[in-house]
Amino acid sequence: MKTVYSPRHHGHSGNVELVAGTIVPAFEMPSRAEFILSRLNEVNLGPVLAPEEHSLDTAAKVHDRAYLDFLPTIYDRWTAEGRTGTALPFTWPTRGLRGDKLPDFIDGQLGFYSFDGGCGFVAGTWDAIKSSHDVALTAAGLVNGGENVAFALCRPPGHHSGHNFMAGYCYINNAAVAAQWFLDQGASRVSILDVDYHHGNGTQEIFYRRSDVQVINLHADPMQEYPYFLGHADEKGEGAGEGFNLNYPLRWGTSWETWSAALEDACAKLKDYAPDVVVVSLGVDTYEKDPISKFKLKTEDFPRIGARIARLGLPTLVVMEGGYAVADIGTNAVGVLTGFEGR
Ligand code: Q9C
Ligand code: ZN
Repeated sequence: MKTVYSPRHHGHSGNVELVAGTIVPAFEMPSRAEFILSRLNEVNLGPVLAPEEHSLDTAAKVHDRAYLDFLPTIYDRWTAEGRTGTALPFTWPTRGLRGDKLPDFIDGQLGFYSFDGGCGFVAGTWDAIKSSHDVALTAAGLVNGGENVAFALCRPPGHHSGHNFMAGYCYINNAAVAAQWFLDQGASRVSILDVDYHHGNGTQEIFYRRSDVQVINLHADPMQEYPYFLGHADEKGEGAGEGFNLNYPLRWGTSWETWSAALEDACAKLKDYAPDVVVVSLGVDTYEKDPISKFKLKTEDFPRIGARIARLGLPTLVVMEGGYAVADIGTNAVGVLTGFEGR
């Protein structure tokens, strides 16, 4: 299996976030991608290719152009105010407030285009976001060119980012952009299968009224877990999209027996939809030792995930999302990929 990877993700480093009332180093850190890269070399997964530059035109079909234009400007505007360190918002347009008026000042604009405080910017953040986007589209090109599977080693991740907001370490929704790109290349239907521990609220929001992308999520119940305000079982899509969004919220403590039963049901629904291509949003934060998650999947379970997805027999793009147990992230993420290959 070919992998696409860019060292430019390193620009997004030294970030911080608010955890349990304290500012700490962000769990989403550069070593995540490096552990995955070294593991896939260790098991000889296959060639590792550099991404090609892509324009943001496909991204602009799933995100607002104004949001995409804002992202590259953030850090310069932050430092122009004499600030150093991580750019972060501290107010958000929630119920009863104006979501139609973009403030002039950087602090207000950061809040306007965010769902939470999980998306800090440092000097190299935009370049890393752009490289992650390019990684996804380059890997999509491999699948479109005839590879039965390819791995986009994206960092930063994407699935919490919606049409005009960043959230949960995610800025551009790499999986959504790739799905849109497959449609633009002639696919009739694309399925996104999101197995990250957290609900892919951004992906759901982007395609909620569409029937050309089926969005399936297996995740921690939002009654207990981030992103809290989306991901319930009764969210099935709206209008033309009705019936094309599927959520499997699972309780804290879920282990392979329950999780795999949900995957089985999801795979049956995916098969019924008969997509031309599958985009897997791969998070390995379902792992028992993940520091911010509460599922109980074991290292030996991850190859089983890959094997089950391979059994669908469909062209598949695997896009990296979350996973924060860095010491084991390589083994677990690459385990899904070797499982897919039947080894
Ligand atoms: N106590 C992804 O997995 N909040 N994002 C964590 C830690 C947000 C996770 C707070 C978690 C977002 C791509
Ligand atoms: Zn996650």
